[in-house]
Amino acid sequence: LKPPLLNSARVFAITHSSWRRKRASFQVSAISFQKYIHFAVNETKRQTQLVPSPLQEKIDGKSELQMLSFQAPKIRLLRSLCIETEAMQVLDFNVFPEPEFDVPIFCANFFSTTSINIVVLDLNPLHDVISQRDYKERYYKSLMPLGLKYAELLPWGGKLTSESLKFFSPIVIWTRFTPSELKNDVLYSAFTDYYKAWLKLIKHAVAETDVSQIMSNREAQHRYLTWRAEKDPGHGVLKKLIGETMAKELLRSFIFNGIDELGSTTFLDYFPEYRCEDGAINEKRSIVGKSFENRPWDTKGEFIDKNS
Ligand code: BLA
Repeated sequence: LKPPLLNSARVFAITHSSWRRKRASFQVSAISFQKYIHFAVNETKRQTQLVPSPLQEKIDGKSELQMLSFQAPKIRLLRSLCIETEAMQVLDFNVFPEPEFDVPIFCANFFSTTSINIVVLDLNPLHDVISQRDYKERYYKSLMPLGLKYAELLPWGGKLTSESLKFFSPIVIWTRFTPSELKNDVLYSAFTDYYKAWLKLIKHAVAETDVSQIMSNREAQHRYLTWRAEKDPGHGVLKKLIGETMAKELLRSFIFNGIDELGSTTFLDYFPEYRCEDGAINEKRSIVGKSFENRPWDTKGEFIDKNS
């Protein structure tokens, strides 16, 4: 096994010294997401043969961005993007199973400044958990106690892009808080618990052999990637940091890698409601608008839309 740093050596070499200098002048309270990544990578290595993915070689290092990517049996891609500047800290960490597995996608997206921490932590379902009860029961029933524990400690963050909800599970942690040592500790604890839960799912997952089922998993993952590569709320920040061209390249080839390999269906085919009269994609993030002021899942993981 190669240590993860070898994998990111090039990017890291460019970034490390300037990053260290900057960190020294940070406020003590600034959260660092490095330990989150270290935990996830080490915990995965305890379970499986994690090998570096060549992906990030394609991208030039930019001072504040740190990227890591691996693959393993059952795992198509484990990748993280960590951004640490004086003004903000970002963790974008996802793990995508191979299409033979319908195991949820691990998703941790944290955006943090001195005044606000915006958090999405979830085992994003591959298939619809509202209409496909068997899928929900299989993966989330036993995880509800974990979800409830953290839903209390990290309460619902209020209205969000309505379309996003289909990509979330009944145990999603969607929250916003003013950073404090206590809250940051709770977040780290939630992250490690959710990651351990995900590792268990993938460990016990048995490869699907039915071709149509594998195709359906592949398409669901492609649809997810297509949605996020087009409408993820982090795009604006990325564009400001590295420019539109680099940001687009980073999104397609690294962050949402697989979008060009797993399928050829377009964004507008999946989400036709975003089609403008001239055939372009509507630039609005949401067509429906924001909704779900409160957590729309009850304690049993039943979808309850109190908003309508
Ligand atoms: C805000 N990030 C948000 C919001 C959500 C997410 C739900 C609230 C705004 C909204 O309702 O859209 C996250 N949305 C997700 C995730 C999925 C989804 C994970 O649909 C998955 C399916 N966030 C990042 C990264 C950056 C970032 C990498 O993950 C920056 C580089 C920034 N997220 C960010 C910022 C906001 C935000 C700045 C607040 C701005 C806003 O509300 O539009």
